[in-house]
Amino acid sequence: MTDRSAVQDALRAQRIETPSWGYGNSGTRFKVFAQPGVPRDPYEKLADAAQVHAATGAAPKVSLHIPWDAVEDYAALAAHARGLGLEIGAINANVFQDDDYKLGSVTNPDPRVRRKAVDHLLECVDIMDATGSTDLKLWFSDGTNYPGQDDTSARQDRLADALAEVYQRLGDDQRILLEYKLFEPAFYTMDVPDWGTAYAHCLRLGPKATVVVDTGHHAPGTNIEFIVAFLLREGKLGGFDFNSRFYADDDLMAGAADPFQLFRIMHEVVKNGGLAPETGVAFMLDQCHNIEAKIPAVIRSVMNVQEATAKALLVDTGALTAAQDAGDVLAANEVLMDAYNTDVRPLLAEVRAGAGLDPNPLAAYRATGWAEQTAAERVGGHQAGWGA
Ligand code: AOS
Ligand code: ZN
Ligand code: ZN
Repeated sequence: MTDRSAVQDALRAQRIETPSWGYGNSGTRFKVFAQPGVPRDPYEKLADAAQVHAATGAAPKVSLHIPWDAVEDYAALAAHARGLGLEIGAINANVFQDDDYKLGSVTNPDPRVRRKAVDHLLECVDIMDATGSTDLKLWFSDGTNYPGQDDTSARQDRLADALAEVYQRLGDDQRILLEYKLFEPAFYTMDVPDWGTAYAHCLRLGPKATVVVDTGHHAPGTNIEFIVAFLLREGKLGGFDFNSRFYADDDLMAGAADPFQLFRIMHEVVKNGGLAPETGVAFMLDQCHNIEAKIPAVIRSVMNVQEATAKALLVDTGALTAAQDAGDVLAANEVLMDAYNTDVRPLLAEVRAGAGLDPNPLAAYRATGWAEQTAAERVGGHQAGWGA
């Protein structure tokens, strides 16, 4: 049996970090559909994020992307965030949107380009110092398109050198979150294609380097929850970039395409202690809302993560272990499915009401009139940073 008040406490404590770029206009390589009222600067992105936090009570952190969110005074931006009841979350480096990076950033064969890329990463740590952020999130578009294009091992050496220099620069409370991705934009080799590569680099770097699992970055059929269980066991799971995929790196709303997969992931998180704040697992969203209204889409995604978490917390671990120990395959599977098939919406409504929130976050947001207000006030909204 599960302890209902412990489940409620765990749900109340869970924090989900939202991405600044999720509030901006975005699209595909074919078209960016501009929406009315989207933010024109990082301050307005924070204002939108504050709406998500007000409606859910669960999203006080916002990831920034540099230079998409470049400002003159980062300390002032962080103070502004605090004034809205928010904190600055991960600082996402960007070493993929510059002509110099055509053949790679930190793995580029040209030492001048590598220097430029590492300098940007170091600048991101300066921004962490100024904002109080603890997480440097590194995703590298680096790779090759053709066999023979470059020396795969030499590129790993260059990557290791760059990571080591940045690692040395980290403060005591700061860490690297290293993200992997199977393909795109490079199509033959990516320099950090999978969790094993990221894990090996993090292991060599030390305790302040951990792996980020972006749920959209695997080959079809990959058992992501196995990766999660393994990394947690090794103390190397830094966090998630949650989103949904049907085909490639679709960046759709978390829990929309495959809520069962999200449940299976959260089951491993819960079972392996990943909900405890001291484990340091960051539950981030990495999404773009191309055709749907952005703030409600982020709220929906937060709710989807909460629902998957609630179901994972409802797994009867005693019954599960007993069935597993007895080798009772069907009974063990039934325990998991019972939890998954529970309607947890009343439980979450209760948790929200207990925290003084509207039990229905989407209705709460709509009632604010924020969408209408910003559509009238904000003219000339900002692109999230990329069109693909
Ligand atoms: C890229 O595919 C990765 O998912 C990154 O985490 C992120 O989406 C990118 O930095 C843009 O936000
Ligand atoms: Zn990501
Ligand atoms: Zn991605």
